[in-house]
Amino acid sequence: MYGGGSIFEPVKLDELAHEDPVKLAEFEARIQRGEKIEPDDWMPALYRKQVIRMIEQHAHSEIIGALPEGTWITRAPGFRRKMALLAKVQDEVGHAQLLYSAAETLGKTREQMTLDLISGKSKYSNVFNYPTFTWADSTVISWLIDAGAIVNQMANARGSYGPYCRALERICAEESFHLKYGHDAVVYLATGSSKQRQMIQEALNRWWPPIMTFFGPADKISAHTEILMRWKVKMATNDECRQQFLDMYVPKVWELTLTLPDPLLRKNEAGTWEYTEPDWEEFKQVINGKGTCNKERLAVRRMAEEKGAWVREALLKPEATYVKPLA
Ligand code: BYC
Repeated sequence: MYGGGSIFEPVKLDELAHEDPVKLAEFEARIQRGEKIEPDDWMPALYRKQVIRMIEQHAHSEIIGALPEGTWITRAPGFRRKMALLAKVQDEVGHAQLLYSAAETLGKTREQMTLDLISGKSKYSNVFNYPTFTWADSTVISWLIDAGAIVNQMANARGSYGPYCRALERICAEESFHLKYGHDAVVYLATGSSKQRQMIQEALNRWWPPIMTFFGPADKISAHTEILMRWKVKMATNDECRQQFLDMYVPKVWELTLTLPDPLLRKNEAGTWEYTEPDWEEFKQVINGKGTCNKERLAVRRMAEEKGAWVREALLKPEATYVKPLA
């Protein structure tokens, strides 16, 4: 692994040679014992860099991920669904808050993270660069993207970096409500009129390829998995999460007599899911700014940042907005 033959930038492990070998060995022994690493503990610079990268990308994914579903709040069918979707989207933004705070404990400021997002320097989950054409697209996100997120996050909540794990525990509890809401909305369409069934089937067809890539590239081409597993930041590889997701959710999709657009998808005799290998070159393009909606997503985030500037300024300097009462 370590990027050998990978289309992704390999991790530069030679950085570890600059670390104090005794401290490095003790750090790795702590991780092996299952201890949590806390912000003030000694850690190799590469661990700090990797954990910031991962938590920051996760935070950006939550905040950008609020957009494709957010556009459906005003058009959600019925008041009950509007309320539920509004609450879900609000939760996602709250998850970003928790995660930005967790990343800040490692020394990168929230302002810098925001700048890196809106300038296109930082990544966020590929799936949010696809459009939500219909209400059904939004229900597929709420069910299956949230399901995928839970699989990944439940594993990593047992990981080594204390603040990230604690944030993930809280996030998973909320995501489990999202999952139920999403499942309910999908079942409603799948058991509805022929038009509703057609809508949900078409949304599944559109979303299946992005969902398959949500867990990251195949282990054999992943750049960071090996070092992150060694340091227990990731507690399952990308392929392990993908397999667990397929095992839990493909049967649920099939139960609804819906189909998935992959003729090779099946569980083999060894219990492993086989599938058509996702197009990792296309994935790379999407995560590097060339997906259908990248520009639009970042433009919305940039606008929010600009329009909110006065609020942040007022919060930081409350005296600037204080109006003296009339005598
Ligand atoms: N999208 O070496 P790899 C949610 C990048 S939001 C974009 O395997 P790693 C929700 C990767 O960064 C929850 N980029 O990476 C919100 C790397 O590029 P760099 C989102 C991806 O870190 C609102 C390169 O590809 N969940 O649920 O070992 C509404 C090579 O990859 C992706 C998280 O963020 C991707 N999918 O593993 C609804 C979980 N995959 O940095 C729902 C936290 C890979 O070298 N993150 N890349 O330029 C992780 O668990 C890991 O970072 C990943 C990737 C499994 C995603």
